Amino acid sequence: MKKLKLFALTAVALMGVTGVANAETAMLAQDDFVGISFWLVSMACLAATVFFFLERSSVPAGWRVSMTVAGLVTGIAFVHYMYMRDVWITTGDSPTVYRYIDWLITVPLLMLEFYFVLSAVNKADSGIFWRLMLGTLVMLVGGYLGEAGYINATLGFIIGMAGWVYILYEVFSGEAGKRAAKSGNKALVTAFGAMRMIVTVGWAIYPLGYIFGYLTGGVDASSLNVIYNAADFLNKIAFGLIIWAAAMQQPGRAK
Ligand SMILES: *C/C=C(C)/C=C/C=C(C)/C=C/C1=C(C)CCCC1(C)C
Repeated sequence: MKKLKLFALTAVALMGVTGVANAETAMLAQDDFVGISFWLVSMACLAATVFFFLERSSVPAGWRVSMTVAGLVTGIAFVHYMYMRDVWITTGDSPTVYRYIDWLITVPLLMLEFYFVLSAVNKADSGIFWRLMLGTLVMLVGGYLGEAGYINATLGFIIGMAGWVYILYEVFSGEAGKRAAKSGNKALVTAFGAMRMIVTVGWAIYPLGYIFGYLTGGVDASSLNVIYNAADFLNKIAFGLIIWAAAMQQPGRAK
C-alpha cells in the first residue's frame, strides 16, 4: 500500500512539472477571470488527489476502492485542467476536446463509484453499472456533437438531456436506488442520498453552462467555461469528500 501511494503521488508530481513547463508559453492575465477559474480548479484537484490517496488507509477496508476512484477522478481532471488552462490562456477558445476527453474518463469512474459504494455494504448487480454507463455515453456523445458543431446545438442538448434523465431514473427509481434503500446501512444510505443530490443538483449546472454558452444567441465561451469549471469543482471534489465523510462514519474504521 505504501508503494501504491508513493507511486500515485510521484505520478501526480511529475504531471505537475510537465504542466509548469507548458505554462512558459503563456501568462495568466490579472483580469482573466475565466483563466483564474481554470487555475483554481486545477490546484484544488491536485490537493484533493493527494488527500484522497493519503486518506485511503484511514477508512474501513470496504470503502478503500471508493477513495482510490475519487483520487483518480481528481488526478485525471488535474492533468486535463493543465492543458485546458493553456488552451484558454493562449487562444481564448473553449478547450472542448480536452473537456470531453476528461468527462469521458471521469464520469464513468464516478458511475463506478455509485456501484462500489453500493457493494461496500451489499452485493450489487453489475447491470446497474452498465445501465449508468449507457446513460453517460448518450449524454456525452450528444453534448460533444452539439458543442463541436457536428450537429445542431439544440439537438445535441436534447440528446444529452435524454442521457442524463435516464441516469436520474436509474439512481432514483431503478435497481440502484431500491438496493440502497433496502440495505438498512446508515453510512450507505447517507452516502447514496448525497451522491444522488450531486447527480441531480450538481450535475444540473452542466446543462445550464451549455444553455448560457450556446443556446442564448451566439457562442459565449466565458460563461460556458466559468460554469463548467465551477461544476467540476463541486462534482469531482465535493463528491469525493462526501464519500470520505460517509466512510469515516462507518463503525470499525482503522485508527
Ligand atoms: C467530472 C465531470 C462531470 C461530473 C461531468 C458531467 C457532465 C454532465 C452531467 C453533462 C451534461 C450535459 C447535459 C445534461 C445536456 C447538455 C450536454 C451536457 C453534456 C453538457
